Amino acid sequence: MQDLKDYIKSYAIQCGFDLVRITGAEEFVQDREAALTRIKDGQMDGLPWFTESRVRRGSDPQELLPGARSIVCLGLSYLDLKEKEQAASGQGKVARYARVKDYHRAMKRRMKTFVRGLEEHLESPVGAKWYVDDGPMLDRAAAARSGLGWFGKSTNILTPSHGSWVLLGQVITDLELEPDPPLKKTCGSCVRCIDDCPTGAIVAPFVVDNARCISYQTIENRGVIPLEMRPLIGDWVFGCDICQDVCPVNRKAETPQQPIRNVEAIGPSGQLDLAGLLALTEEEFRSRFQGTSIMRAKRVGLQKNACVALGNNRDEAGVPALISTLKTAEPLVRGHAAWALGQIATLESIVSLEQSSTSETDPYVLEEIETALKEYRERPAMSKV
Ligand code: B12
Ligand code: SF4
Ligand code: SF4
Repeated sequence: MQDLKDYIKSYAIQCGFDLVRITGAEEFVQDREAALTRIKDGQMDGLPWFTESRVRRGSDPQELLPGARSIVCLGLSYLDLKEKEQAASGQGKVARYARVKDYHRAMKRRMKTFVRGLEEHLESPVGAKWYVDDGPMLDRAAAARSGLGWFGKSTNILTPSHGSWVLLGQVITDLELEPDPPLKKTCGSCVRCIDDCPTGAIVAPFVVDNARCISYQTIENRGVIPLEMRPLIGDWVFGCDICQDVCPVNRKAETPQQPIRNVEAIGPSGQLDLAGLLALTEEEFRSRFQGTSIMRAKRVGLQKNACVALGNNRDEAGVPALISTLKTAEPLVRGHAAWALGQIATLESIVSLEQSSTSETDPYVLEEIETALKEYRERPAMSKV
């Protein structure tokens, strides 16, 4: 059994993973209770697919693979130390994990190679199911129980070698393998992530309120970004890394041994030109971002986010793109463009809002225009154009 475990660990590294640990196939009882409580308390609101039945299924490995005996927990780092974090004007930031090609595909490909290679090594079929993010498994719960890392107060899994910059996956198998113990490490008295989260989304240690998280608002929210959230989003256009950037455990994180390829459409500094995003047609969006995690937000989502980031940057150079967006885009994007024009508040942007208030017919967009103009009129005279 030990020989097989040693083989599995070295072979998983050979297949391109940075971390590998084993846990048993028992139910995740405590994690299930935590997730169900989170749903009941409304902290998973906005994710209609994150249901009670999904949690029940995903917390019982036997449901996913009848006869399951072990779970091989895998971690793949996406840290790129060459990246510069300097925010340039007119640019929006993309979370680090999305600066590499879609990790679901990359990890599943490596997992498939891993399972097939294992079968060749054992000269017999292996019962196995693999999951990365989009399955019902509670990825972090498996990683924590296997000792791959520990639960940080930000809810991210922190690993001793690669920090939290790791994506998590599991191969559930019918092989009997000796489980590794969970780590004894904790965050201690640190609360940096809780203090520095700009939206207060980490409402208590180990509890993130989904709807307050910038990651949710910029990736998953298919509707209107709440007015009170917009100024807090800053210049993030896809995801958010703040609770990881401030985490002291991440200061000495190692980089991946076989990195996933970078997305060419995103520059080395992890930023996207905001006015350029507003001009994208559906076809251009697809050809630019196909095979990347950015697709998850869809074009309309990314353009809403670009409007919010331009409004927060208060960058006058973005006004022509926003005016054109206010005239021609889908209502959801037009509404967010109206907000951004109100924030930048140059003479040109206020005139365009006033003109649109007489020509616009969509009730939602009209409401956004009226709100932007009202807020502008109520501003102290000193801060007006
Ligand atoms: C839904 C989801 C989101 C939602 C909700 C986030 C959340 N905290 O639940 C949103 C869209 C906001 C999100 C954001 C992000 N996500 Co996400 N997300 C998921 C998904 C699909 C499910 C997570 C889940 O089950 N949530 C339910 C809650 C209950 O789980 P939890 O927050 O982990 O809570 C656990 C702990 O709190 C623990 N617990 C409870 N009480 C206590 C008490 C103590 C003392 C301890 C120790 C533990 C503990 O038990 C809970 C259950 O295990 C997973 C993939 C998957 N299938 O698992 C990816 C996943 C968690 N996300 C991931 C990533 C990378 C991110 C982002 C970093 C992306 C970004 N840069 O924008 C951010 C991080 C935000 C944050 N601080 O969490 C990675 C995390 C990798 C890692 N190292 O941890 C995952 C695992 C995807 C993957 N396969 O790699 N995500
Ligand atoms: S990802 Fe950003 S918004 Fe979400 S909890 Fe972390 S710091 Fe807060
Ligand atoms: S910032 Fe501090 S509290 Fe938050 S996850 Fe990192 S070590 Fe834990």
